Amino acid sequence: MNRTLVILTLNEIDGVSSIVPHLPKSIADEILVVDGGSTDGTVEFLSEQGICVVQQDVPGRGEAFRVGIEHSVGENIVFFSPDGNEDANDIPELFHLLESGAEIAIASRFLPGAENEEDGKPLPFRKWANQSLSWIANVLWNRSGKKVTDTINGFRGYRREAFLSLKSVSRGFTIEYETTINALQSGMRIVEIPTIEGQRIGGKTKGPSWPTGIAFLRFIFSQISRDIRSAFL
Ligand SMILES: Nc1nc2c(ncn2[C@@H]2O[C@H](COP(=O)(O)OP(=O)(O)OP(=O)(O)O)[C@@H](O)[C@H]2O)c(=O)[nH]1
Ligand SMILES: [Mg+2]
Repeated sequence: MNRTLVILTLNEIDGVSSIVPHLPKSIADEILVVDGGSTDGTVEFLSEQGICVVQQDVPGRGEAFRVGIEHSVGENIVFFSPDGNEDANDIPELFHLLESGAEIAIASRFLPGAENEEDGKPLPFRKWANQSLSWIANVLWNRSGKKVTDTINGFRGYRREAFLSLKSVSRGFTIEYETTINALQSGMRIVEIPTIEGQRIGGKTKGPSWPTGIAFLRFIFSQISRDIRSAFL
């Protein structure tokens, strides 16, 4: 088994019902949904579609990544969030990059040719925050000379052994940032493609700006203190 698509859901009935039925069965050898405890009919809808749904015991998006890896068998795993932000047409290219030697393949909202959901807004605060996080990661942890433009986007794939070797611990939305930074530090091959980010189709965000932003800042400080400790001990 080569290609696994892991779909992440938490109360996403609007997005799921308009996106998932249009995913071609051939998009992956294995399709699995990891659900974080939806109560809006998401799980029932997916089960009716004949899609395997695994429920998380421990909450959080980071936890969902690990559950997806644990319950799947493919060598190459692409994570997809069906809320309207991610363009499913990019999924085959992410798999292709992993099969061609990338250890992590990221759909970037900031490469030339890409679009971020806030492009065109007069004050794109989330875009600026995202770009600042990537700037920090590149300055502090990237020694490869090739910048990663979107270190936090969840629309991405990993080779199985690469994900496992990163030994992620993030429970929530820092999972992508954590694994990108650890991958940069261990010299993994990260490849990006431009993507067009769409608008959320319905429902509510699970990553509200302030708590999520604070979680990222705490993560950066814990990462820096970990590095300082390991440099001196
Ligand atoms: N399985 C699982 N999925 C989650 C969890 N939290 C969020 N998700 C899913 O992860 C995806 C990303 O969450 P969003 O709320 O869209 O976060 P975001 O893209 O930063 O925010 P928006 O701009 O509102 O789209 C969505 O498909 C969610 O349903 C969780 O704890 N478990
Ligand atoms: Mg989203």
